[in-house]
Amino acid sequence: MTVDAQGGAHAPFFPEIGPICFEGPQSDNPLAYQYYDKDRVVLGKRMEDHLRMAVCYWHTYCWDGVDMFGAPAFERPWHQGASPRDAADRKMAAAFEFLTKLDLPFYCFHDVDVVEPSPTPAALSDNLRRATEALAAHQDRTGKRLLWGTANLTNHRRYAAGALTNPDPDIVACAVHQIRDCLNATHALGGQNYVLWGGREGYDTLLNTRLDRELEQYGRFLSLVVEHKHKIGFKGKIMIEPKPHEPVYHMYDFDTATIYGFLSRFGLLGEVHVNIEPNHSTLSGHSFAHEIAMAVSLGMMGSIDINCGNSQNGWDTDQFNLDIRDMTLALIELLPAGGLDTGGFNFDAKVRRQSSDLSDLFFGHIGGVDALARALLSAAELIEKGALKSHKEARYAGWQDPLGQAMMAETASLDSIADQVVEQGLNPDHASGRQEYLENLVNRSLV
Ligand code: XLS
Ligand code: NI
Ligand code: NI
Repeated sequence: MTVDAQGGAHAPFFPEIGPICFEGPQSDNPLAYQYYDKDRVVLGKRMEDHLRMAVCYWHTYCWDGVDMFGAPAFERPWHQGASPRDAADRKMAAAFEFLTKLDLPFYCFHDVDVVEPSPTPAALSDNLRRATEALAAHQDRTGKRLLWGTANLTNHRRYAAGALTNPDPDIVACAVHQIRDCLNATHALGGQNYVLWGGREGYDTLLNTRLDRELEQYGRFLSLVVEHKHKIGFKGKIMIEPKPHEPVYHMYDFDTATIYGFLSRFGLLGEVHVNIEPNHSTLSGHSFAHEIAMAVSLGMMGSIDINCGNSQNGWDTDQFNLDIRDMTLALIELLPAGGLDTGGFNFDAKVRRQSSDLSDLFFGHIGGVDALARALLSAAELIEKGALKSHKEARYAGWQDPLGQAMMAETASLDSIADQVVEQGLNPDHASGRQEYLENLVNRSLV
């Protein structure tokens, strides 16, 4: 494929739209940003550098609107082509045109998203090699960058019983082959990270599952992924994406805390990080902020797939997250800990099936971008005011006092601590946690 200045012979796909620019909160242009002003400096950093936003290939360009109950509902012009390969090339041209018009810096993909249908593992390898060259040409042309790549290990029916945790070694070898190729492609493209989402690494019933064996496999082959990363000199993070269930009944990567236990068992702490998704957080019974706080406190923070579910049904509906408060609560955990490093905010979100126009893809992303920008501004205000921080400091201040220090010292024993109660005549009272006051501080800062 030749990639000319316009993005190939096929472009433009969105002739009537864009570029999407910052126009400010007073603007009533639905195809403009009201809050995302990429060069605005917030907490000492440009908004673009804080948020490092990415558009995902699978929901935005690949999905044709098919669901469990209905046929494709979208007629994307890039789904048609002179051949399956031509359609893949057209999809790629559309992807870079869309990203450029939205003025966002990053994209993410699965191996199968960027190639024509590939009947064998060998064909997928060849097609991915070719697609990698085409992606590199588009990156050079547009300046857009790869946030992360990933191998799709859930779609092919051979992975029905898992990929790395499959009972059949032949199938595990195919999964390893796909991961090796996709990690190499991600590296060749200067990708910032590599993600593994274990959608089918788990079980549907214990009646046919050897948990012990499958977890051993998972640890073993994940260790080899890490070994390969170092072998090829890939500097980005390897990340696992926590999710408790769907498509399988139980997923081994249930949540961040579970992954921590798994990584420490296989000596992979510090080597593997997490890619957190709000909709997966709520599926596991946690808030988005909880998962971020847990990852930060365990030194596992990687990246974010930004989206949300629907609070009534609990599925992974992958909607654009418009909940400014929810994202602010997550950002006040993330930003003081140093922010995203190599990670970013990837819009792992899709328009609803009834939103069938190309303009709906723009409205979805513009809403998501602006909501995130408002959350960033809200979080920055809270952090700059410092009231939350000083409240926490005051709450734990006792640990700086002599008794607190002595209790944490290595010389302390259960006896030495217990004896202090009578010796010092301790009979302490409870201090207010001030939850409602703190919640009001958050609400008052929302932009
Ligand atoms: C699905 C996951 C998926 C990963 C990429 O629930 O979120 O989209 O992010 O394989
Ligand atoms: Ni995701
Ligand atoms: Ni998801």
